[in-house]
Amino acid sequence: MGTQYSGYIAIVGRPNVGKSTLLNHLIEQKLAITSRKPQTTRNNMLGIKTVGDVQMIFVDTPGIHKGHGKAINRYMNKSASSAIKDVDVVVFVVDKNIWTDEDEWVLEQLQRCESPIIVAVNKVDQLDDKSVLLPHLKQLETALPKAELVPVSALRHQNLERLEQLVASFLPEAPHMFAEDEITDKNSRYLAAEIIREKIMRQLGDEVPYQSAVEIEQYEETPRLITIHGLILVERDGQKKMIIGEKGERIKQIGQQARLDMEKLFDCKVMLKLWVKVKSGWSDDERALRSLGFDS
Ligand code: GDP
Ligand code: K
Ligand code: MG
Repeated sequence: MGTQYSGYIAIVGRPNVGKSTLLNHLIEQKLAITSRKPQTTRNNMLGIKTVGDVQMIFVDTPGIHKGHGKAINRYMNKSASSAIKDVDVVVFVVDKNIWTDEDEWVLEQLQRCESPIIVAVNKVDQLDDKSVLLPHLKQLETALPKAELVPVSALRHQNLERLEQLVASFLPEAPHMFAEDEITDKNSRYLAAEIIREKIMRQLGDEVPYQSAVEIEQYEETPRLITIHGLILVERDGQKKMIIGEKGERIKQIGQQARLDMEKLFDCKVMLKLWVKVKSGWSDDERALRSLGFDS
């Protein structure tokens, strides 16, 4: 056996720059859920890719955002900041031409970081004229003189090979920690709950998604079929009505879309049943968060 290389790569950045989309396209599996809404990602998640002698262990993080008082926000910031320490490489994801206070805040955190930093300048597919990138790249270069800059489109899979090569070039010699075919540290129950939450994030307006959580009450696997019962927890009765929708239409759609994604990811037929329950105060209750899989 030849020399093995392996290490952890944190994917950081403000909400909505495309961190989870990037992880999925690097791993070539839809592991992490994504949406137009901030706070889609709530926990750190590993996406593992092994190519020959090189094992890359990517850590997708909740966006670092200026915390409000709630336990869930404090928790998400902690996950993101702790990911910057103790990794071999940091991939800092920024938008192609939008720079906000939140980016600035992440940048400040990174200036104390000792690991190599790669700045992935994402969503370049949205630019007709690529020259508008140049001033932004210049500013980034000034702010992080030692960093490597790579323009990419996570969604359209542009320049990801270059990004991956750079990442691999920074990894230390180390034995692989995961089997070659392992792609994540999360189990299927967790992934199933996340897929349901993604459909809620994508289908519902602004308030409901942030105040809902999903619990898998039953998960039964036979060679031909996986049976999953999911419980959607919301804060208030009105939110329950919105998720269920007129004549149950919305929850039916959530279920259908979630089932299709699960069948693709698990490569197996899935029978999915969903319920909605009001459990007020869950998002500001540390113990409830832990019981819902917020692993801190
Ligand atoms: P995160 O909060 O940083 O994890 O961001 P997500 O991965 O959830 O993505 C936020 C939104 O940006 C989603 O609607 C994605 O489809 C979109 N997005 C991510 N990467 C790209 C990209 O390269 N190009 C375009 N056009 N949209 C993208
Ligand atoms: K998002
Ligand atoms: Mg995310």
